[in-house]
Amino acid sequence: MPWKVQVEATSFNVSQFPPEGVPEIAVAGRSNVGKSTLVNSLLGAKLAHVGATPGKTRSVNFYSVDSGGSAGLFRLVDLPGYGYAERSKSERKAWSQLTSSYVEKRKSLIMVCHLVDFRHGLLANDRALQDWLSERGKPVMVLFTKADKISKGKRREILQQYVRDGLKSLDVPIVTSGEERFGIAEVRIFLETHVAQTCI
Ligand SMILES: Nc1nc2c(ncn2[C@@H]2O[C@H](COP(=O)(O)OP(=O)(O)O)[C@@H](O)[C@H]2O)c(=O)[nH]1
Ligand SMILES: [Mg+2]
Repeated sequence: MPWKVQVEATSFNVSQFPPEGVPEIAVAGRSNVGKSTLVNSLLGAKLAHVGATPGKTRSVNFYSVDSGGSAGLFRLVDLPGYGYAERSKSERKAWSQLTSSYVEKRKSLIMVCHLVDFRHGLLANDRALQDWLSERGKPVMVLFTKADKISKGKRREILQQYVRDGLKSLDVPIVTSGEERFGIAEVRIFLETHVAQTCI
């Protein structure tokens, strides 16, 4: 079923979050990893801003999705990226305050999709995010991005290596490309299945 999507809120502080009660799947990852691109690919619409300059998204962006199927209504939530060194200290603090209050307090949050650049695998701050989420008992699913930059024949081996190196993920990570549009349908089905199975 095609999704019916719309922008629900662009929030710079907690008071701008939409009301709870709809299951939410957050998308997190380093700045420039391809969060907005993947969100747009999943939504099938260019609603999220794709930046040439990293570290632009400072708001928490809520997109409502009517899946039309058994998943019903849910939200995709694009979180600001982390790990962009040129950002000022005060900005980084604002990032972590808004993001951590969302992740820690939001009852409707059912899963965090952790986006990781397939060329680099999990870097130190990705590991820190994984530990932080697991300490808070938040289910996480790893989605690899920009896999078009790795030749097709090497992808399986690289994925297996990343899994052997250790990562926290509900299922085998899905290897995607927003550019060449592969892995997108698989992610959609995974999200729908997860929403349909989860009560909030
Ligand atoms: N080759 C390739 N480039 C991508 C892909 N996804 C995003 N990009 C590029 O990476 C940059 C950052 O993307 P964006 O979605 O804004 O990342 P965000 O900061 O994580 O939201 C942009 O220049 C995108 O065009 C992908 O799957 N493949
Ligand atoms: Mg973005």
